[in-house]
Amino acid sequence: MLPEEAPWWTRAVVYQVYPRSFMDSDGDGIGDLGGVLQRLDHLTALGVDVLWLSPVYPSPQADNGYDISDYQGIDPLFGDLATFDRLVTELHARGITLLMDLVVNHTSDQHPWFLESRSSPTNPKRDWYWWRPPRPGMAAGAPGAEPTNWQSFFSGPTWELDEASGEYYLHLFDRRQPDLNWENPQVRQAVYAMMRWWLDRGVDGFRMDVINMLSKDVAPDGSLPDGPPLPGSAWGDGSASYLCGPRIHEFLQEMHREVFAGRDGAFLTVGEMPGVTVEQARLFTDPARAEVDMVFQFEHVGLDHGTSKWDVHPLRMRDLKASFGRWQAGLAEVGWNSLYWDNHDQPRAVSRFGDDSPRYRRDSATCLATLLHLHRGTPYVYQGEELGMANAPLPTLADFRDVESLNHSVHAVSAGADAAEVLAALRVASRDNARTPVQWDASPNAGFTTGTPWIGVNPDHTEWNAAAQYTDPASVFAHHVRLIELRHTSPVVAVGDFTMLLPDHDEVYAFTRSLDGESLVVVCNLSATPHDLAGLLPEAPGAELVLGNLADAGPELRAWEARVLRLP
Ligand code: ISL
Repeated sequence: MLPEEAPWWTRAVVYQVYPRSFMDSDGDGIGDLGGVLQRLDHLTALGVDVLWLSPVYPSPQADNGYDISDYQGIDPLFGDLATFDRLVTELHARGITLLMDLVVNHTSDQHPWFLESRSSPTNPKRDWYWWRPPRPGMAAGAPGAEPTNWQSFFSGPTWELDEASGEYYLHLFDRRQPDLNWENPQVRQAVYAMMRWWLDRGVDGFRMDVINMLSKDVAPDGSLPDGPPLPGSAWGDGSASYLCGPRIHEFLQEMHREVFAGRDGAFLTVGEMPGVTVEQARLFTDPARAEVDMVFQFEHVGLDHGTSKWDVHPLRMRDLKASFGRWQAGLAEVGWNSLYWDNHDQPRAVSRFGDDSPRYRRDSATCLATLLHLHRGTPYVYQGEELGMANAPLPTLADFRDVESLNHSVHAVSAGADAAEVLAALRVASRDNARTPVQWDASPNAGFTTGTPWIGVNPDHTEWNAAAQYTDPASVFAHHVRLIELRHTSPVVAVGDFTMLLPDHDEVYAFTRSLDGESLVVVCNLSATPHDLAGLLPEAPGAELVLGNLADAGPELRAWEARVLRLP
């Protein structure tokens, strides 16, 4: 890709706001749009180009807004449309574009579409969702009578019985998140109309939640097949029937035609796609196919999972290099990927892949950031990551809020698991680790709220907070500012070729980026053991240090040291 032909988002960095935990402006303990407006200077100082706002639509909040009951409004928890419009204006005035979260694989069970659909088997909206009778020969509600054996992402079956009609509805996530039936053209047109409405309001694009799950592999007779049994579970893996299903490319091309084609503007579409392969990602993001601009995939954040996400193993460096390397190579000619360690669904990267002990927390956070931002792809900063925020203590089950965590706990304990072991796993892997309030300053509640925060503030905010970092040139925040600036000013960082070095090294992660005769070498020590550089990489006399995370670079790569070098 020639730098002059590269789309703007190859040079961009995205910042994710999870509004409930970002900043509370009205003292109810829950972050809101007024809070985002109060903290816009933070985004400007960081230098990010795009703000991805997690859902703010009206919602019963069963999954913190990923269960939407009205696609064209703002939940009073977060504000109103007037405040939203002000946010769009203020962001644009600062040169920041706004991505809305598009959650259209499912709605809330309180969405009027679902209430109608549920009201009777003959309702015109019945077919907007996936309704099925019990398994042939079985009575509704009998154990195992669910139409398929699929396990939900949030524990238990993917089918919920509606007593009134004796039929089940499909929910890949929580039972309060019924799946929309994208086979029905009316559903698709309703979604496209809603997307156009937001674009007309001034938003610049969408991050599309689990968008590769829209198309289900349904037989002509309407049946859906069982999946292979999952180890240690009463349920099976249905993913072959809903990940990148048979009509997914057709649906996304139709969406592009109906929503974006012919519209003036610099839009961005990000497809969140659990389980997508590199080959599929190339199809989704080939500009000639007009589907989405980039994928947001999960391979690297699954590498430390054992039999499930709750069974966490140490990350093996070779696996990380193999995964990142394959994605870099697979999308080198065509396609585009997102780069991230953290989001609202993942434990904090500095605790998970770095070392959050006092000695190495700052160094490992800046090392991980350097590694990520120097890859080819669009980097994402999840709120607080730029401050080195770490996993929260979350000492007891009562400290957790997340539906996935709580469902898992109930299911695991009732299946005989030891409650203390379940809690230990939650403390390591729960999504709530990413959801504690942003730490703005050292005051009580970290400057997040004047009320009682909806989830505990990490007590380490007295030391780890934005106010303390703004004026410290060595801070995690200051390092992010430099990384973002480097992408903005260096075409080689944005679109240069990628070559992995030392693929089998267990602690040092190194690669080159090259473009038009310019070459950068990036070398990161992802361990506390120093490594002699001389033995590792070919001599590069005259190499210039473009950016590093530790002062006084010498012949030895110190614990968690990262360097970006320009070759002469
Ligand atoms: O969080 C996960 C594992 O812990 C993922 O399986 C996650 O559920 C998946 O990546 C989809 O995430 C998205 O859709 C969910 C919502 O709960 C997540 O917050 C959202 O990012 C359902 O809408």
